[in-house]
Amino acid sequence: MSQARLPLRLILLTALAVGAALLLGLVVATLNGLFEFYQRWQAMPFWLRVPSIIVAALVLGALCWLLWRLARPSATSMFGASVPLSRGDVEARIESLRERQADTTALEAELVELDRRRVTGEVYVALFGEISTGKSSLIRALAAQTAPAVDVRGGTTRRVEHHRGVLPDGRALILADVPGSREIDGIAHEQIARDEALRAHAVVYLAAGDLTRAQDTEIGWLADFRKPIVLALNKTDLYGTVERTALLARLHERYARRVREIVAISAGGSERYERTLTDGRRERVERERIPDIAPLLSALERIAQAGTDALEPAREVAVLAEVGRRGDALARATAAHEAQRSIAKYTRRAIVGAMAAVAPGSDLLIQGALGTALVRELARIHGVPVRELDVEALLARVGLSVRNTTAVVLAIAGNALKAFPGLGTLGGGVLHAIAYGLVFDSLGHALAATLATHAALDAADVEARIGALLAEPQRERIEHIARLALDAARGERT
Ligand SMILES: Nc1nc2c(ncn2[C@@H]2O[C@H](COP(=O)(O)OP(=O)(O)OP(=O)(O)O)[C@@H](O)[C@H]2O)c(=O)[nH]1
Ligand SMILES: [Mg+2]
Repeated sequence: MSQARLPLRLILLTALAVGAALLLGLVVATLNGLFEFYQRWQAMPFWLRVPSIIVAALVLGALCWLLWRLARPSATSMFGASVPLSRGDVEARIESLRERQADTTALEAELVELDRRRVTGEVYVALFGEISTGKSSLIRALAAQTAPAVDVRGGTTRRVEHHRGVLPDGRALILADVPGSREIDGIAHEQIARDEALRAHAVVYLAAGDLTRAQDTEIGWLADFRKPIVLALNKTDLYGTVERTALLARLHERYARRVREIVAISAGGSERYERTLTDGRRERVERERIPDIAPLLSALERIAQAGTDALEPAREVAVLAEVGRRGDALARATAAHEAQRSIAKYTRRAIVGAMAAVAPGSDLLIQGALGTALVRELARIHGVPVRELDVEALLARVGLSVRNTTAVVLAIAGNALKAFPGLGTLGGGVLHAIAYGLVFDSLGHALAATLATHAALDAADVEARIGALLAEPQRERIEHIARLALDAARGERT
């Protein structure tokens, strides 16, 4: 055995030696070349040397720039503010959505509100936090003349309410009381609160203890927008000095870098208790706690001192990011709606074409042209550029796999016929038409799903999806297609 291995080892060793020699040669040749180039460059007159340095520096700079462009993370307007969207970008997106008949009223209203608040020149502060952390109580303490509802039950505040508060230095603030997050089934309320936090110049994040993982994520999301955040530890009257100091130290350790300030307060709220009267009767009483919010007032004064001009840019970035995110979602929904319409249109045409085909094979030709048109239209709807070649390759691949499942498709179509007794008398042509319809409908849905997920004409993905759709077509889908075939057949006979 060792005898047989010997030549193999020899071959490997020789190959390694040759490889190493080639590499060494390459290194020596490169060094040599560089050295020669350096000598020639030194021999050049001074007036030629300077431009050559400039050209080399420019080429190196361009190379670095290209590398950076290729390596940097792609721009995204998804949840977060990593890549700021400009006002122009957002308006262009809204315009293109409007052209596609999408309802952009809410997006436009958000921009109007963005401008309106800028013009008023007032500082907006949103109180944000989980339910029952004391947001409404804090508003009562900050804006004494207003009295939002406060309750021990979570989920008391259901909408955004604005109150005018005055700081000790006389500066006015517009305070937004918002619904609490983490309410059971409260996704809609949570969105209302998040939107308002983005519209504000600054956010007071209220917590009533150490922060949970969910609260930590929420702070991280807010901090990404780079607007001032004050983390206020509320209900500190419930803690002893040692506990309170330890809690604050922990918050400082975890959040000092992400928020502007961390303060300990007691917003007040009210407490209910029973007292015994002189005649022995017991009585339930509700008493307002005395608020202690001095550290928060000072923090807010420091923020407001900067003035709206300094606070406005981060607010604008946050609102534009959110409008962009909602615009993206609306664009996806609009594309899905348009795709459905287009699929229905081409499925109907495929059925009518199949029924009208006279010469053997001519139906295939018709469907080929229709298939190309369907692929092109769906790609346009999803904003994916496609080449003629790719469309043909996709149709050829799909055609092949559909041909292999023809028996299955015809069986499904046959079953559909049973559900429509009238169709049976119309002959085999209808069966083929339904089969074509089913294939077209599946192709359309598979392709639309691929384009929506991958933003590319991924033929393998389309094929897999068609396979899944044809293997288990839904009853309503088959009935819908059979109905189309029936209408087409009736249309032909009349
Ligand atoms: N001990 C104590 N209780 C407080 C304090 N602030 C508020 N509370 C109580 O906490 C409960 C909830 O207060 P709210 O002000 O309604 O809380 P919220 O965050 O507005 O609640 P939602 O609107 O439901 O999200 C009430 O029972 C308040 O009395 C405080 O500083 N100390
Ligand atoms: Mg409330």
